[in-house]
Amino acid sequence: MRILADQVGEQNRRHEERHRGDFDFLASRLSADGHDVDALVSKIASLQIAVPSWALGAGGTRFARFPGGGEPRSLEEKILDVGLLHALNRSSGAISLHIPWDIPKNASETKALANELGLIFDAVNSNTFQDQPDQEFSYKYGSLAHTDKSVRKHAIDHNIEVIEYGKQLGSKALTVWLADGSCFPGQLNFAKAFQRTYASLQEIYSALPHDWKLFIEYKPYEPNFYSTVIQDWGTSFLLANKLGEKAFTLVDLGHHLPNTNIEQIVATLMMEGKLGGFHFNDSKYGDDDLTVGSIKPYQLFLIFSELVYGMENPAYSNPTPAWMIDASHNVKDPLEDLLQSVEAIKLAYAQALLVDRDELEAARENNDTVMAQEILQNAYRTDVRPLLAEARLRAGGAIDPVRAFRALGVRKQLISERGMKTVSTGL
Ligand code: AFD
Ligand code: MN
Ligand code: MN
Repeated sequence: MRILADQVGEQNRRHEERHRGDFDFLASRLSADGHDVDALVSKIASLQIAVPSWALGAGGTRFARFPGGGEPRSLEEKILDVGLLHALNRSSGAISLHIPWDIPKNASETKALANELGLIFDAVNSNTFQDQPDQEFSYKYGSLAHTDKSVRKHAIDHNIEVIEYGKQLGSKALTVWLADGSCFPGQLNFAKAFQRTYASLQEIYSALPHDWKLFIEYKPYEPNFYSTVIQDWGTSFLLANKLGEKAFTLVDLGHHLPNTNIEQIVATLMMEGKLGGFHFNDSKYGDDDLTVGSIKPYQLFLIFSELVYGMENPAYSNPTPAWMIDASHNVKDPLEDLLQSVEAIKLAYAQALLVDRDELEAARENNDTVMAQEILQNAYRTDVRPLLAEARLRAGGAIDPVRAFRALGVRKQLISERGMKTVSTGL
């Protein structure tokens, strides 16, 4: 299934008049406050957020999985699904693949399909947290950190193979997330596990093409419940620094213990030029992988405020991070959920763009705590939804993507094409 420009245009006609009124009102308020509204709209339009191939079907929990029907059955169908999102929001212009789930059979055809839909291939992800059927060496006790050299070699070779697939598709980064760790005190020598991981990553790093990046993702616990080898941003940063200039830390919002000040982590990493990748989701308790902005939208805004400061600071050399949604969909339609996540990310971004940096710095220098809070909260409390809708409209997308998705009967058509009981590969 594809969504055509005419269909989007027809949907937009229903909302256009109301949108025009809302946008004109906001635009005049923002202009009066000194903002360049056209510049804001184009910045918002150009933010592209990759969709991971494993988020297109029902994720499920350890207890059950309730598929909603019409899930993609192949890599091509996953690409087509991201194409549907991109046709509606013009902001999902990239897909992130996970190997071995998404091995392309014919890379040039896969690339051509993505190209036709306006999509590029974001970072490729390796998988050393599961054993594949007939795998000779088991990852039960780890992969890059394993005590046995043969297991480590197997995991290193897999990562190098993932780079090869990525090269065929035009990806420019490898993301490594390790499940390695221990479940019980005493099980693992922490220092040796770190050193083995570092040595394994050095081999992977040396196989990276010159214009590629390596993203090192951290996570405090799960599936191991006592220790994780790359448990926090400090460990990831240490590895990235030791490895070299192509290695970066990847922040996944769900990979922090409750109440961690993630915005401060972001600020430190960007100051050091080491924030390479970003996985968006929201959580209440742990790595819940919920819809972005569904639980803690103010925290998301504060994080974006640091991201914008880091991206726009001329003294910084941090590359633009690779943005990706890393969520799991258990009760909602995955595509609708992804549309909601993209909206939440862009709202926080747009609000962060409204922060008057000079005024904020002046308030900070004067220790004017009240004014510093006012400046941030005024931006956060601005209803910027018309800016997002305008950005989509100008880019050929839908004023209201979720309503357009429903009005066009997308899920119904996907079910009729693919069936009710399809199972998408992935987590
Ligand atoms: C797991 C991890 C992590 C990672 C993903 C893909 O928690 O978020 O990005 O797998 O490897 O969900
Ligand atoms: Mn992640
Ligand atoms: Mn996760």
